[in-house]
Amino acid sequence: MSKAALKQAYIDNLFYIQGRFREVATPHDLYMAAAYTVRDRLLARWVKSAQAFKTNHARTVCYLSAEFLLGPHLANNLVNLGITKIAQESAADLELDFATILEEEEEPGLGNGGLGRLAACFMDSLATLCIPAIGYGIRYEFGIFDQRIENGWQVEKSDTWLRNGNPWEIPRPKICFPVNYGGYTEQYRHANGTLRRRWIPAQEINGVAYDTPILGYGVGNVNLLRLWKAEASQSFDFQAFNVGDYYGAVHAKIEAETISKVLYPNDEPEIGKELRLKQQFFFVSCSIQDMIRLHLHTVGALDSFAQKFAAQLNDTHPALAVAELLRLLIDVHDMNWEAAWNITRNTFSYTNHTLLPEALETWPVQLFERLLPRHLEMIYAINQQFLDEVRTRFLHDEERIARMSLIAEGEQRRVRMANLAVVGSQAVNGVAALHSELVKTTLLKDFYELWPEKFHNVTNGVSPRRFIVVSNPRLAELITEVCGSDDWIQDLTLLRQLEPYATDPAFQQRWRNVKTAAKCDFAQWLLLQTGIQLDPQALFDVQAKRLHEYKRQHLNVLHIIRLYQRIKQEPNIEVVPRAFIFGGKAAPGYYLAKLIIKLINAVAEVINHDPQIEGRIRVAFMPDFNVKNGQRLYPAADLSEQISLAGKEASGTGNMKFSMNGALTIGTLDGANVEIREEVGAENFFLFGMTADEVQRKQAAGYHPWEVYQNDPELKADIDLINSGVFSHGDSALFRPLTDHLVNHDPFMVLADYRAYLTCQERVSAAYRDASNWDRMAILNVARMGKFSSDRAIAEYAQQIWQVAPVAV
Ligand code: HT8
Repeated sequence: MSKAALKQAYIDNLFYIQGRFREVATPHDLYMAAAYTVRDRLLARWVKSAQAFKTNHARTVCYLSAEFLLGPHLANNLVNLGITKIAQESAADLELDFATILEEEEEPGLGNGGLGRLAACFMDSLATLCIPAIGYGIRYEFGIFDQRIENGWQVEKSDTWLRNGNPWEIPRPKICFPVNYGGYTEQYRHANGTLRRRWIPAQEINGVAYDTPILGYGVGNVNLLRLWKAEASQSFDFQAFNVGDYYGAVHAKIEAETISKVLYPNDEPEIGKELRLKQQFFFVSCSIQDMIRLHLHTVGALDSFAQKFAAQLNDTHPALAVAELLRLLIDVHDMNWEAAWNITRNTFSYTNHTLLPEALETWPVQLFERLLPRHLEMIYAINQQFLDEVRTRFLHDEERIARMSLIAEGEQRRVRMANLAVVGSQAVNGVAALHSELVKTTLLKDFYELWPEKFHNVTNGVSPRRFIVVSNPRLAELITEVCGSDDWIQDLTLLRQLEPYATDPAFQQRWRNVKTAAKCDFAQWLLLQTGIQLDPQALFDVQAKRLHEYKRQHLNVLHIIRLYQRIKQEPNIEVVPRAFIFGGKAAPGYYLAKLIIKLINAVAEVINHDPQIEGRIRVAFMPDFNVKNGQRLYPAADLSEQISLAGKEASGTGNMKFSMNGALTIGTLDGANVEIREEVGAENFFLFGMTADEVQRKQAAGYHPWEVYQNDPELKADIDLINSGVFSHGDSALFRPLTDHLVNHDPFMVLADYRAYLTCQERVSAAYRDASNWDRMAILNVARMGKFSSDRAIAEYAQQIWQVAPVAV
């Protein structure tokens, strides 16, 4: 870990791995050598961790997730190893540009948004808290698409993150499991004389493990992220080959590999897509087989499986694990139903991440039966036993029974994955206090009435390593200096020590310098990306998250158009200069979301080039918002837009990242905003809009957006301006699908919250005029964000849900 050792190792890696001398090395070679130098330092810790966990018989958390949105590894691992400074100095000695080397890393975009990023923050915190854990998921060859903006429209480019190799993973060709699909089930006589059922599948593919070490911060613990790649199974290859169908054998290979080829780019389910169900079963089956193998290998008898493992279902994407564990215990390991079902229910816990009805997974029974006939039988059996239990509790309540059934009846019968997850789990949780309440009172009300003790809340958190130390080193340094140590990185509640400085003019000045420097950095990057120039003195007003109607990016746009019209009507009006910055991807098939991106860019085009505006307001859409680009953005924000319709955003985690970096929030009482406001103080948070209750009541009473439009002349003028074609070169039809939808349907009540939002934005502007007071509020925001560390969230899971204890290596 010394500088001399690091430099020597670096030169060696450059030579022995990349085959390059310093003089001819490309930036990519220089990055690879750095990555291997760091990875080498993880491996010893990794091996020791595995040994320690094994000898301790440690209870292990298995985090099952279809997505892990990790972000670049290099800078994070340097921070967690505590060698960032030494690495910087080593680079300087070798006359290398440290920043350029870090820039070279392409992030593994194996997730869509908040849900995948949460899994990554949780892996960081599990390791940091010394909790033995394995993250299980899919090694997609193509992660989330890269976003380009062409003529204002989103264009998707395939993500080729593996193109230059991935130095952080270790392939484990020997850790490989067969996964089956299709075929039929039959009855047979078991060797012990009993009649049993078995699955005769039609297809077999293999899942091969690729392991990535996840190092904790300031500890020796390294956990494992094990992602599965699909490959053709040898035996099937040979079968085809033996009958002379070489071509067919190769075709089967391609078909098998399709399963882990690409991440579905929707932040909600792809309805009824066979490949998606195959993906889910693929990674679940490999993971459960791996857990069984580990257990047989370290402990022995499977009776104690649930004592060894706590498996977390990250939403319903891995909910098939319930049926798969049950099947393996019964069909393969000869366990009786009672015992197997007990183990299963004690192994799993389920996290719900959304209440949106369109985001709840259900699979057509027909498709299920064709792909997983034995699992469907298992689900029917679980259902029968479960519904009997419901019947004894709630006599003659057939409606309740129909609602709770794992099967939705109707024209097309469907398997309800959320119901399967709840029935198969010992604990269920939502991801913010409000969300968890709504889970109990709406989505899973019937289940809550049956099993109240199963229901929990664990409010989300984010990693302060990734989102402060790595993203915002200037802020980290300032905090460390004022706190007198860097202990806050492991105990974020220590940020409270900043509070006394909130009103200190000298500290405020340093605070402002840090913020301005970040804004300059961002502005410089954005200029290169988009050609749009931002004034670092302007208020940076940022909304960065997936494009979705419920998140209401279009509400933000209406405010921008209002300001624009105000200035046009009264050119000498005093306005607080603002830079409106948007970022986020739209699902490729989500037409309205893509139209909103086009609208943002169209409005930007007009406003940024209008001489009368004189740069007082600027609008920019930053392309390709991902973890790496997010790290540039969070430190630069003054204002964080968290303006979803109350009751729709389960938690949000961007809200936490912005606030931790000293942005103030304008937001609704939705998701974790509620708790952020409680923590930072109502007076340091810009609140507007209806509450979730008010939303429910208004919708029940009948909501008529057309009337709101007719009765608010400014709102009408804003929407009419879009329809006039001024933002679309005279084309008055372009944005009609969006404006008509708003005026006639407005499912997310944009118009209902419009006036409250504008009024609140005026309070924001007034507050920004008083720089010292703004800084005070921003400092208090950071000081009071301790709760939103993912370390706190993981500590709560460990205690409430998993009953696991740390094993320090
Ligand atoms: C919530 C967000 C929350 C975050 O989880 C979210 N849930 C999903 N994506 C999120 O960011 C989500 C839910 C269901 C899905 C899906 C994604 C179904 C299929 C595919 C993707 O919106 O508020 O912060 C972490 O808890």
